[in-house]
Amino acid sequence: MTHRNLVILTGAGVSAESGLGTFRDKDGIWTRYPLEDLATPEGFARNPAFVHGFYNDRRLALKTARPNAAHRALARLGAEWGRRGGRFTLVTQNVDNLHEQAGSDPANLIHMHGDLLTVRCSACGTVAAEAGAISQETGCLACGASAMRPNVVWFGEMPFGMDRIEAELAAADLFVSIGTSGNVYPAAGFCELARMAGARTVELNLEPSDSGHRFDEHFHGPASEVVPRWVAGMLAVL
Ligand code: BJW
Ligand code: ZN
Repeated sequence: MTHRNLVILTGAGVSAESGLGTFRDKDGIWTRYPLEDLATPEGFARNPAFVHGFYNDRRLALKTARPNAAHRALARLGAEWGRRGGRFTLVTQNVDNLHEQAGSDPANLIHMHGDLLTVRCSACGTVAAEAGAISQETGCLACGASAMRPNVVWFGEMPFGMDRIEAELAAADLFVSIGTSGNVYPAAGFCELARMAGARTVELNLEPSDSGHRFDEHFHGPASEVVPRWVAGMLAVL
């Protein structure tokens, strides 16, 4: 194997062709709704019903969303990489479950911005599975408080799994970013962390992204085409 320790970061672009919207593209979620209202603890405190409605709609949309060729190719790469004795870590900023649906091993998958299919009690911290709609009235099964919130990471909050992600980046010899604009930290800084560890850095994105200049190598086009092609190239030399 040319590379042993692979860290992949995915963003909304990898799920765009599965019908889940991106955030900052022309028709992106933040061009239709102000992110200060929907993706901050302050926005949730101001208008919890609005925020619950937004996440309930996205939870509903996820029920019919299916992985595309990019998710499937990454699951194949992860399985093959592990079989050859390499370390494979898939870090996703996405709150959908399309990597899981495609067969990626949950043990190697980190949802750094949380996920839509669990909810969290703001009073006691209990995390519970939830497939339907929640509201300010939804009670916590552990403590009884009506204080449930989406189990996602909003601006100003600490992303999940940072210790593990930073350890994997420090050991990485290949870092690949897929379908993310590179506008949101700390994920936007992962390329630099991996580079400092000596990793080769690769970007796969629909078009040159805002952070494209940070990478050694680029492949542009829809994820459903570019990712399977790149994965096939990797598997050919494994
Ligand atoms: C395709 C495609 C196709 C389209 N094929 N590609 C000032 C300076 C620096 C930092 C800060 C600052 N002020 C505040 C901060 C920190 C802040 C931040 O980064 N703000 C920026 C706006 C500047 N960050 C935070 O607050 C984070 N926490 C934090 O920093 O804690 C402190 C800390 C300290 C030390 C260490 C660690 C932490 C929390 C950020 C939380 C982000 N939350 C959201 C919502 C999650 C829940 C939800 O989904 O609703 O996460 S916002 C949103 O953005 C979501 C995404 O995961 C995230 C990234 O978006 P992504 O995936 O990149 O989507 P897009 O739309 O931007 O890009 C899509 C890309 O796909 C584009 O490039 C397209 O071209 C491409 N594409 N179709 C391939 N078919
Ligand atoms: Zn509780």
